[in-house]
Amino acid sequence: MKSKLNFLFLVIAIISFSCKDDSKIELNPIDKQLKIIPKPVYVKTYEGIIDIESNIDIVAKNEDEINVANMISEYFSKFNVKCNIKEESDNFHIDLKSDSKIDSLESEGYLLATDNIKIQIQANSGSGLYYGFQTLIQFFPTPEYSNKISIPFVKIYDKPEFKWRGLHLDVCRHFFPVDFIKKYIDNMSKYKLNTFHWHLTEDQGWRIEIKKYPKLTEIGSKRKETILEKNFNPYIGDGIPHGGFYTQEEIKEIVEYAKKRYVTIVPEIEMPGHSQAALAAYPEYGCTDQKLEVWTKWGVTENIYCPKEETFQFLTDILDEVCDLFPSEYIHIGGDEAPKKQWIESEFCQNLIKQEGLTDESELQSYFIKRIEKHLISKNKRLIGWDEILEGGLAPEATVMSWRGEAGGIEAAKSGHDVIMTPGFAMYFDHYQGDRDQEPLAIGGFSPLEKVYNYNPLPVNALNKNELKHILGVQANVWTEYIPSTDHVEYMVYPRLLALSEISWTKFENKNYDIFLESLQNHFPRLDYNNINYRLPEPFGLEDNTIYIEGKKSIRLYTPIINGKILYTLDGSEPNINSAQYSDSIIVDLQNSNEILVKAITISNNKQSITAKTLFVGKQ
Ligand code: TNX
Repeated sequence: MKSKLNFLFLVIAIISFSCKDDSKIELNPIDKQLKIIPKPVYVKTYEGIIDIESNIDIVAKNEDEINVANMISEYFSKFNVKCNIKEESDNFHIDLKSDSKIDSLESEGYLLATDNIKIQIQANSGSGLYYGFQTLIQFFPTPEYSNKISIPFVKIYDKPEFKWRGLHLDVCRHFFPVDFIKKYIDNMSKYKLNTFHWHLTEDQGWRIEIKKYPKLTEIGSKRKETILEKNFNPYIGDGIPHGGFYTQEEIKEIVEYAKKRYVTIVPEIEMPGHSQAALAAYPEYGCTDQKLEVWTKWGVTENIYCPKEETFQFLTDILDEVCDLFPSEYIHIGGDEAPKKQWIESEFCQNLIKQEGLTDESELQSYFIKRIEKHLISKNKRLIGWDEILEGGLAPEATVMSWRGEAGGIEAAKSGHDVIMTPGFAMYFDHYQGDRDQEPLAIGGFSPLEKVYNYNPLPVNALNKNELKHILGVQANVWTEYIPSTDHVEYMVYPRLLALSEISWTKFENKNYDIFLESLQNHFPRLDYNNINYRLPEPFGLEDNTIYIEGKKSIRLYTPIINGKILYTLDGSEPNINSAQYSDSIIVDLQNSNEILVKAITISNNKQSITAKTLFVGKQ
C-alpha cells in the first residue's frame, strides 16, 4: 500500500516524446496526464495544444461518420462551439473516417491523432469511431468545469481486449422507466462497454410486451406487493403494488437509441425456472394445477415451466417476437436456478424422460434448452445461458455465462464453447461496496472498487491458449432485489463501472490501480455533469484495515475528488463535517495508548461518503 501511495503523491513528470520516429508503435502504459478511462493501448503526447474556438468543421461522409459527427456536434454545442458537418474542409477540422478497409486497426479499435492541422479519428467500424470520440472528449473538462475545449497534440492507438464488454440490469425485481434505460446505455457506452444484457422476465415480473400473449403483461407485470427488506420468516410485505413493462414500441426506440451508441442489447427471457410471473398469467404451461400469483418474495421458487409441446409452442412464439425486436446475434434464455422438484413429481415429465431415453431431470433440462437452441438457430440467433445449462449436457452451440464463480466458464471453454465471465465474487454490482453496517441494505457479498478492478476475466492458470480464445469477455450484473430506485442503481454501479470498463477494454498486464485511482479525478466531474448518483468513495489509503506499529507512524490518504475534503477522527467516533481535516498526513502515535482507530470520510461539494473507512492501529 505504501508504494502505491508514494506513487500517488509523486509529482507527475510530464513525459515529452519526440515527434520523430513514430513509425514504430511502442506501448506506453502510462497515460498519466490524460487520465483516460479505460486506459488506451498506446498514447504518445507531443508539445502543443489547440484551443477550439467558436466554430469547427467536421468531415463526415458515410452513415457512421455522420452519426458520430452529430454526437460531437451536440457535445461541442455545450461549449458554444458550432460544428459544420461537411464532405471536405481546408480549415482546421475534425476528420472522421470509418472504413472497413483500414485493416491496420482492429475491430472496434481506433486511431486518434491531433496536430495543428486537424483532429483525426480513424476506425474500421462505427464503434471504433465512436470510441475515438469518447476518448477525445475526455481530454477537456466538462462544460460546467470550463467553457474551453483545449486539445493536446497526441497520437493514440487503441483497441479492446475483449469483444463482449457487458453490463446487465434486472428490471424485473424492480421496474425502471424507459428514460433511465436510455441513460444507463448512454453512460455505459461512454466507457466503451458494448453489450447491455436486459433481464426482462422473472418470478416477480414480466416486463416485455408480447402481442400473442397479452396476459404476460396484463397479469404478469404486476405484483401485489414486495417483501419488506429481509422479512422472509415470518414474511412481511410492504403492501405496495409494483409493476411496469416496456411496450414493443418502447423497445424498438431503445434498441435504436443503443445502436447509435454502438451498444447491442441482449434480451433475457428466463426458462425453465424464474418463470412464476408467466405462470401466473398462463398456468397451463406449468407442471401443477396450482393457481399462482406473481411472486412477492426473493429467492428461488419451485414453480417452473413443464416441457410439454404446448409450452415449447408458447416459448418459441415468445422468442419469435423477441428475435424480431432485437437485432442481437445472441438471445439469453436464462437457465439458472431451476429446481427439479416439480419435474420429479410430474408424471408427464417422468414419462418424457423415459420416452426420450434421458437419465434424469438434469438431462431433461438439457433436452429443454437444446430444443430452444434449435429454434433460435433456425432464426439465425445464438443461445446464451447461465452456467447451469452445463448440467445434463450443453446444447451444441451454446455460449455460457459463468456466474457461480469461474468453474462453469472453464468447463465450457475446455469443451470448445464460448464463455462470458461474470463471477459473483467480483462482477456482482448488487454486492456491498463498503461496511455493511453503514451501506444501504444489499443482497450480500463484498466487492469494493479495488476487488472489481483487479479481476482478470482470463483464467490463465486453468486454460491453455486455444481455450482462452473462448472467453469472449466479461460482464457485471445488477440484480435489483434490494435496489428499488434509479438513484440506487447508479449508487451500486458507479464508480465500479469504470473499473469494469478497464477490465474489459485494457489488457490485464497494462492495468494499474494507482493510475486508475488517479485518473478517476477526471471522471467524477463527468459523472456529476451526467447527473449520475455515484457512490463517493471513502479516502484511499486505509485498505489494510489493521496495522501494528511501534511508536509513531505517518499515514497518507488520497481522494480522487478534486476539491474533495478528507475528514477524520482518531478517537473511534464517526467523522463528520466538524472533524479534523486531512492535509499532508495523519500521525498516529502509540506512546500514550495501546490502540488507535483511524476513521475517515470524503466530502465533496455535493456529497459525503456514506461509509467511513476505518483502520485499526495496534502495538507491535
Ligand atoms: C442469482 S445470477 C441469480 C439471480 C439473483 C442473484 C442475486 C443468476 C443467474 N441468478 O436470480 O437475483 O443471484 O445476486
